Amino acid sequence: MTDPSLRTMGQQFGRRSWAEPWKIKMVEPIHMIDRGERARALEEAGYNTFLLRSEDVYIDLLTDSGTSAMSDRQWAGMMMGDEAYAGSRNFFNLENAVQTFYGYRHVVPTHQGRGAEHLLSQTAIKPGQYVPSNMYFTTTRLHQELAGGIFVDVIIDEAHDTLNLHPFKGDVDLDKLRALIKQVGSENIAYVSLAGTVNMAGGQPVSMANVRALREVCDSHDIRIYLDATRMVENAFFIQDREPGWADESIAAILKEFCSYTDGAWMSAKKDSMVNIGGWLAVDDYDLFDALRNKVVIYEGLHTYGGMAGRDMEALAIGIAESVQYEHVHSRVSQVHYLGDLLLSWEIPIVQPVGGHAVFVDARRFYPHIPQDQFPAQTLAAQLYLDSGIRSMERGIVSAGRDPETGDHRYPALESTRLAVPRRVYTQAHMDVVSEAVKVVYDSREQTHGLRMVYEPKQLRFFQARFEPIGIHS
Ligand code: P70
Repeated sequence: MTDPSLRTMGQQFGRRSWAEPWKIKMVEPIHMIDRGERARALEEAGYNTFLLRSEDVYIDLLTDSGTSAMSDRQWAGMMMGDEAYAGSRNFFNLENAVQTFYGYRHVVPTHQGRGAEHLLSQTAIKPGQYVPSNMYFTTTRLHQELAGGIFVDVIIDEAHDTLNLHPFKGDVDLDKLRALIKQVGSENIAYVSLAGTVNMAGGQPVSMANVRALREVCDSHDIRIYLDATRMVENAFFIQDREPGWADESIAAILKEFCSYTDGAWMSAKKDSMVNIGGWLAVDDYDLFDALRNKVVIYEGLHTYGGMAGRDMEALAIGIAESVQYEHVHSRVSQVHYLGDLLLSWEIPIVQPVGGHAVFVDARRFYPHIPQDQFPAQTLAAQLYLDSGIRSMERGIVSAGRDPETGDHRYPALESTRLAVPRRVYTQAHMDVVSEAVKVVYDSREQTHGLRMVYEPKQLRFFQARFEPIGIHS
């Protein structure tokens, strides 16, 4: 039967369709276990999606970190690994790629992002110094605090409002920063910790205008800016797409210009650069580089591998060049937006605008009857897995942890469940299945109860915490 009203995705939006700039050469079968098995798996995992076995997951949107598909060129690079302990040729290729695309002078490889955060925090923060930042990220803030730093959130207020459509919700509020400088003195500020496409805000970008203005403020107070470049390529795409004056510039040019306003960067290469493991730290200042290089040998490995195999560094060097191709980043971000637009059109509450790497479902508005200390976002992640085998991640009160001073939960304004989309892994059909599952869970939201935490690790508790449904054992 033909239905003349059937329309392609592009037609629905009044334009020509786009498609991914690749074809699939190798597939990995996935399957869904039945509902009874999912219920058992969830209980065994303490209602924490981090504790599920991957084999029990159907569509895995836990994270976009280390989960991307590498290209045939990256795999070819893996075969070119030079596994020498020192001076591997792959290190020089990586160093060259970071210098070329991010523009910093000196490069220190690390095993992943938090390895770089550890080195930078231990080197650049003196105990008692303040670290202003455009919202916190879990591992970043923890390393800053472990180094004796005091984290201060200086993101614009709009970032905390899930309905505010500000195009650059990752921007730093310069007045908040100036007020902090005035209050504590610039000598008591270790550096500004700036993140591209702010993860905990929903993948929200920082504008070029904002980083330029930030540079001016910092220059006038002699304060350094270090950038979390983890998803900076996606940030460059948003600048090209949304910020007046940038439409004709390449992603590569925007990325490099943005980085040029900062003094250095750290990277979890498992995201933008499409490798399964890897990271780096890069700075312009030679003395800082020297200190970092002296530290990397203690915690990560020699300064020409930093915890990565030679083959991993090669795949990363190639991945960096692939990541800035317009066709790639356009299709990647558009796939995330496709999922977000479906949910929005069914009036399911999500964080807006949709970010670069994930759709964040607003669990406060999804489950208005579940109080924040009964973990609405954790509950939603559990319910989604139960319904359809789809794995997501809590990004709310559990992730925020406890205030080191008072010991109370930190109650973040954003209580969300993240559907993170790996790069080059899933198709539009998978996004359709995910969107329908979220809708089924939404339609039965009133029958859902919250959770109680029954095991809580001291740090980064979200990874290993365990929960029980309220109403079962109470
Ligand atoms: C995620 C992952 C990692 C990450 C990040 C930003 C903006 C640094 C890092 C650390 C993995 C993750 C980490 C902690 C909690 C949940 C998930 N984000 N900066 O899924 O890098 O993982 O390589 O050490 O997003 O968002 P790494």
